[in-house]
Amino acid sequence: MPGFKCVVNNMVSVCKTTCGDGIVNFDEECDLGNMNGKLQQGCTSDCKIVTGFNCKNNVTSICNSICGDRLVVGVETCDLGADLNGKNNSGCSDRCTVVKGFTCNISVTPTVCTSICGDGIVAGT
Ligand SMILES: [Ca+2]
Repeated sequence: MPGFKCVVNNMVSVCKTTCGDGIVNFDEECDLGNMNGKLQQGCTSDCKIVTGFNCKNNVTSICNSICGDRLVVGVETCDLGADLNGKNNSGCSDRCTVVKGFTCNISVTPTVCTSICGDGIVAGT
C-alpha cells in the first residue's frame, strides 16, 4: 500500500506508516513530505498539525493558517480574531493582512494594530 513501509523480519512482514513520505495515513494528522517541520508550513516533523494551522488531507496535506484564531502564523500579517478582522478601522483585513494605513504589532497576541500618523491616509482614530 502507498504510505506504508514494510520490513520482512523472521518471515513476518511488519508494515508501518511513514511520516514524511507526503501521504497522510490514519495515524497522521498531516504529511507534507519534506516540508514537514519547516517553519510556517503547518505540519511538524512527526506529522502533527502545528497550532494555528488547519490541514486538509486528500492524499497529501494542504495546511493553511487559520485566520480569526488570533494567532499570527503562515502567510498572515495580523490576526485580531474573527470578531475584529475585516471590521472598520480594526487595521486587519478578513484575510489576515494589514490594512493600508495601519501598522500591526504581531509580537503580542492578539495583534495590536494602530493607524500610522503622518502617512497621509486617514484611518482609525
Ligand atoms: Ca491566525
